[in-house]
Order: sequence, then structure tokens, then C-alpha cells
Amino acid sequence: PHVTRREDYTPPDWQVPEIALDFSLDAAATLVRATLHVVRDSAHDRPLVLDGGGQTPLSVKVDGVAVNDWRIENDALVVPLSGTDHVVETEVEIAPDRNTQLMGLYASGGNLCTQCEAEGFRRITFFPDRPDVLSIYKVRMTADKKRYPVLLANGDPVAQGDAPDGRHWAEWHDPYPKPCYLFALVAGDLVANTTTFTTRSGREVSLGIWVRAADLPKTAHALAALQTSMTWDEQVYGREYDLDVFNIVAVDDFNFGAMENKGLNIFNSRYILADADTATDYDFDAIAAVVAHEYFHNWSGNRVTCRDWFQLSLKEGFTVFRDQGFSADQGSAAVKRIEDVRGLRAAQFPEDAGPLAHPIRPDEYQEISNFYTATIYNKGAEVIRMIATILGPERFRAGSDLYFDRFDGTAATCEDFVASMEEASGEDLSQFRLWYSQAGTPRLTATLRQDAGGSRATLTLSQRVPVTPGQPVKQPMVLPIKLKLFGADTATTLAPERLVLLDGPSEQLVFDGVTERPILSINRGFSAPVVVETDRSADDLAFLSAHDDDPFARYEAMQQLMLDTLVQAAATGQADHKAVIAAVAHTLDDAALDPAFVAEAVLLPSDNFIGDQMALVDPEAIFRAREALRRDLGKALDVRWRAAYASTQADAFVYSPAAKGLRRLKTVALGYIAASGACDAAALAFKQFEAADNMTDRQGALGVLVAGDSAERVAALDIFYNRYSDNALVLDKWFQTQALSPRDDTLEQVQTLSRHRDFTLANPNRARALISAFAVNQRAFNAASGEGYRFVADQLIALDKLNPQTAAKLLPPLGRWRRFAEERATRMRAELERIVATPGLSKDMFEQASKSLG
Ligand code: B3K
Ligand code: ZN
Repeated sequence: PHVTRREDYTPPDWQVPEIALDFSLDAAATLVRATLHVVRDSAHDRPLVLDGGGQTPLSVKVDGVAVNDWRIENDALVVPLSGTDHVVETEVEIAPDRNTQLMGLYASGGNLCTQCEAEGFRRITFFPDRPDVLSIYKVRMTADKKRYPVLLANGDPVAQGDAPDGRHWAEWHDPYPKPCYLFALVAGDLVANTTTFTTRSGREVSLGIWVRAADLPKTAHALAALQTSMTWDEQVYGREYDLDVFNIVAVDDFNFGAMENKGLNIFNSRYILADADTATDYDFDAIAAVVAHEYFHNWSGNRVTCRDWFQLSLKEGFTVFRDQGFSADQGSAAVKRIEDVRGLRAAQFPEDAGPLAHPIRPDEYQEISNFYTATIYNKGAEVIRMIATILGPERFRAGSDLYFDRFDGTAATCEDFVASMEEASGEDLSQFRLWYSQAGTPRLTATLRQDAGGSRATLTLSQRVPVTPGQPVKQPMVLPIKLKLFGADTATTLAPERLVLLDGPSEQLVFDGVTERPILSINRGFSAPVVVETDRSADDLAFLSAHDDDPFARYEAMQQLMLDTLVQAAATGQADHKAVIAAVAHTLDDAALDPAFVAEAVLLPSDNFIGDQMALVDPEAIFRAREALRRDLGKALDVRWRAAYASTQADAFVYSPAAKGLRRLKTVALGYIAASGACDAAALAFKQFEAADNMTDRQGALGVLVAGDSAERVAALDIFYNRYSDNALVLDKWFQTQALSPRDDTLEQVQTLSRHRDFTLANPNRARALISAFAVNQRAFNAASGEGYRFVADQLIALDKLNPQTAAKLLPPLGRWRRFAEERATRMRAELERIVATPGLSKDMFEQASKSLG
């Protein structure tokens, strides 16, 4: 397979300062005429090489004259050119309605739309498909006026009119030079929810969210989030919008969340459409976060773009960090941080510990689509967060200002970003740069000892970065660790919070004035994305879970207490639940706590996360241990769960941080009531299901019912299905909830669901709703028979033929075989080998599966 290497980067041979595109749109056969002004970039005699996606040009002209000395090499169009400055025209025909990969120009729900990042533009027209070629685009589209009454592209609309044969045309012009991965067009039967936004310098921007007419009532939340994001970026980063128009279009068939095309974002409809009846609080939050994320890319990604795809985290890590800050400012920052860390641990830590581990700035790839990972995005965001922590808010802002000003209009590198931060702050980040080159989650060991008889304590910190594929030797990194000491007797502060930058293999810190037994609070706020190992006792963790004034550290202490209990139980079969029960009771009794925080704090770690702590994962033992603790918590605290449940009943639905917190706690309490085995649990859940005036309560109750075995379970699944059978996004929840069920028969249920008439692999949301959800269901997926592995492999082999990018994204769970004992490992490997041996396998899947075999 062809491997692209970071160190092989060379600047482009030819620049394309301008391009004019003329589309004659039709779902079956679209004609694309491209006129490129090309300029030789330096003194070389190489021909013009334009990337392609398998098309053959219908014609090629140079400076207005048809030529035939071109050739196709590896899908690229090679055109010999004599001078330094030419106009090259090509014509191709493409078939959007046969584009099942959803890359390039494709059809979704009767409309036409595009997705170009990373390398989809070449499937539309011949072009140097690399992010360091920046061009000014003029786009003309002609299409049937009835089928495609709305014609949108990047930038500002300049003209439109009627054409013969019931067709019409529109022209758009984007004045900002951009790489081709940011190109977009949409043609469809759409309506918009519109408003205007006035930027702080007085530019009036028309905002529009385009959807099919029936969905218009579900666009208010996304539009409000867009306005809030625009204000936030002005206030927090000093960044203003730069065109007269900002459009967002929602489409049903989309490979990921959304795309930040200049002035014309295209979204998976699940990140736009919301109302109380169909979207959960989680959905509402995710919509605001994704709308903000794509909007923020206008600066971190579009105005300053990436030199090459190895720099992907330059825009993605930074933009995730920005959207996390935005979301934290809209509600509870503490709960947002807990959610983000939970997500990092669920998706990124396993990636960093497995066969697909890579640094946030990778050194090589076979298929760049495989590198839109939790590492690039979420660990990338943690790396930016550490820079912000080390610099502090003022110096960080000075660094981001310098970065945006200096690199505006250019294609930059991660190094450019770090150097800007260094220059603006005066901080030396040389060793910190290891975060960009070394993969693997560092492990930090912390041991606190009170000196015998004295009033001092010594804290020993040491770090180790684990070996990852291709990186056998690691250097110590810079770990910014926030820590604090509490006194066990007085529950007061013994040593105030301080930020320690651990940059060597180990270090000792001495604390004076330690007159009582000290308790260590460490990695407060999750200041570094590391695994912390301490020898803190259950008592100390219980103390912190009750008294720590850092909400994340408080949550973390409870999680650690739960984990220690569960890992012990799973490994030995011996369980002592007393400490966890007491700590959870204490948290439920603390009236000063935010219910949203309480709901997070009392949730047990997932099966997967428990498994991640063990030398080898025993899915059945983990499941039994966790269920036993859930049951004991449910029984022992029955009165408290019922009180919490009663206290969280609300009047009519409101979407506010406080109301969300109550709804979250309500369903968490319901889950524990059900876990206790209470005989009224199914009735209670069904009542919540029936009475709900919002999807959060309804899906929450459905999840509780689906986990059990009752007449209400069957009834609720039916009612839910019938009520929402024409709403694809809600039907996804119906599939997903069943795939996540802890029941014994989930594997068979999921196999049956894969033959359901509403199941299709052609729609990525539906495929993910069933298959990704099933693959995170640790017990069901890892059924000892190996049937779970076989099922997923069968689905992926089928999906790969339609949509390699989405199929390859679902492969990593099969690569976790090293984490399991012989029997399961052998079965997983057999499925990976079957995938690798599949004739016609995509390079996306080949890279993921062959690396996973390792
Ligand atoms: N930049 C896009 C992701 C593109 C994924 C291509 N495989 C959305 C985002 O991160 O904002
Ligand atoms: Zn992004």
C-alpha cells in the first residue's frame, strides 16, 4: 500500500490563484467544467499534475486550445505545460446518485450536496487536492428549477436567472482564497430559517439554516446557537465573521457530524434538528457544540488552514478546545469538563493504548480519512488546554492573536502555532512539543508520605510514557499537574492548589506545616491527559468525594473509589460495597450540590472503562461485578433514590442548565430503582415514558425498560417505534437503545434488528446506531461464542463496498484482541484476517484492519 509521510512534504509545483467552476447539475449525470489559472511555483520543469477520482476528462484545453498530450497516471491528470502561467480547462461527467461513498458530489434525500474534506474534491473535478493550494472560487450552477429551486455555494451570491428547458442558474463568489477541501455546493428543495447578525464592527450578516420544509420548526435551537457562537468568538478570541452570508444546510446522509465549508456549512441533520419531542438534552447540547465548532473553524481552519493533513490537529484540536470553552460558558463548566474527560477516556485512551495509536501530529498514513480520530480531535484539544494552563488566560490570548494575525490567509503547521504561543508568552515550549510527536497516554505515579514525627510531607511524582507502535523509546513529557493537600482531621487546606510542571522522569516536592495526615488531590480539573496512579485508600477517596472543592477532582475521587471496588470484584469475585454506598449516600444528601453534578458523580464507570484498568478484560466478570454493585446501591439507598426521583419532577419542558440537571438525575435515579429489583420499577419507568413531554425523559425511561424484562418493555418499544416511524433520527435511537441493552439476548436482538425493514447500511447514522452501539456493549460484543465479532465483521465487509470511510471508522473495536484472553483474541483475529482477505477491500479498511492485526 502507498504510504504518505510527513517528512516527504514538498511545496506545490503549481499554484492555482483562481478557479471558475460551471456545474450543469443532474443526479444521474452532472457536467463539471473547471477553468484553472495555474502558475508555476518555482523554477522546475515538471508538468501540471491534477488529482482525480477515477474520471476521464471529456476535454482538456490549455489557453483556450484543445490539447491531447495529457495522460492519466494513478487517477491524476498530467498536462505538460511550457510556460509559467496558463489557463487550463477540463470537462468531466460525474454521477451523484451513484456516489454511495458520500465523498465529492452526492445525492441525499433528493437533494445534491458535497463533501470534500479530506480528499473528495478530486472526485468532482481534476485539481491539486492538497490544503496548501489556495484559490479564489467563482461557481456557476445550472439545474432543474422544480427539483432544485435552491442553489447554494461558498461566499456571497452574485447573480441568478432562468435558463431554457425549465432550468435556472445561480452564481456565487467567494473572495477568500481557500483550499479545495472547503469547497461546497448544495442544490435542493429547501427552506431556510433566517435572521441577521451584526458583527462588532457593524457588518450585517444574513444567517440561514436550510432544511426540508417539514423540518423548519426544528431549526430554532441551531440558529440561536449560531448567533451565540458568533458573539462568543468575538468576545473570547476577538474573531469576527467575514462574509455577508453564512448558510448551514442539513442533510440526512453524512459520513460524520458536520463540515465547515467556507460560508456554507453542511451538517448531518442530527446536529441541526431539535425540538423537545424528538431531541434529548444530550442532542440539544451536541447541536450547540457542533454548530459552534464549525463556526469557529472559520478562523481556526479556514482563514488559517493546514499546510498538509499531518497538521490536522492544528485546526481540529484547537477548534475542539474552542467549542469546549464555548459549551462550558453556556452552562455548568464542571459538568462539561466531566463529560469531556469521560469521552476522552472512552474513545481516546483505548486508541492511544492500542494498535492504532498515533501522535496528534502523525508521521505517516495510508488513508487520511482514518486519522479523523479521538487522538487528533480530543487529545489535540487537551494539548491546547495544557498550553492555556501553562500560559494563563492573558498570555494564551496574546498567543492566539499572534497566530491568527501572522498566519491569516495561509496554510500553517502545528509548529507555527506553538511558536506563536512561545513568542507571545516568552515561555519555552521546546520539551512541551513532545506532546505533538509522542503517542501514548503518560502514566503518572504519585506517592505522598508524611515524615515520621515531623510536620512535613513528601510527594514523589514520576512519569512513564508507554511504548506505542513505531515508538519503542519515549522521553519524559511536560505534565502540568494541579494539586492540593487537605488535612484528614480538620478537612481544611494544608497546602493550597499549585501547578507543578513535571518535566523529568521523577521529582520530589516537600510540604511544610503538615501537622495532620495529608490527603492528596491531584490532576485537579484534569489538568493533564494522563492516567494517575496513587495509593490513596478508600477512606481518602471517600473524603475527597465529599470535601474536595475542585468539582472534577471530587467526581474523580468517587470514580476511583468505584473503580477500585469493581476491579477488585471482577478480579477476585469478592466485593465490598460499603465504602461506595456510603460515598454515594453522602453525595445524594449534599443539598448544596448541583443535581447535574450529582447525576454524574453517582454513575458507575462503564464496563469498558473497568476493563481498561485490568490486565486482561473478563467481560462476564466485569458485568457481574457492576450489576451487583448497581443492585446493592439501588437497594441500600432505595429511599434516597425515590426522594431524588420525586424531587426532580418538573412542570413543562424547559431547556436550561438547571432543568437538564434535574432530568439527568431523574433518569439516573430511575435506573437505580430498577437495578434494585423493586417490583414497581417497570411501572414507574412506563409511567415516565408515557407522561414525558420531552425526549430526554422518554428515551431515558425506554433505556431503563429495555434493560429489563417486562410487559412494559415490549409495549414501550412498540409505542416508540410507531410514534416515530417516519422520523429517521428518532428511529436511530430506537435501534441504538436496544443495541446498548445489558440483557442476555442483546446479540440475537441486534442480529434480528439488522434484518429489520428500517435498517440500512446506506445511511451512516443508521449503521452507526446499530453497529457502533453494539460494539461498545462490552458484554454482548464479546460474547464467548465469537458471534458478536462475526456479526460486526459481516456488516463491515458489506458496508465497505458502499462506504469505505464509514466502515473503516467502525473497525477499531475488533482490534482490541490483545486485551482479551486467548479464546476471544483468536476469534477476533480470525475476523480481522477475514476482512483483510476480502477481495476488493478499500484502502481505508485495509489500513485499519492490517494495523489492528499488528
Ligand atoms: N472538518 C470536518 C471533518 C471532516 C472529516 C473528513 N473525513 C468536520 C469537523 O471536524 O469540523
Ligand atoms: Zn472540526
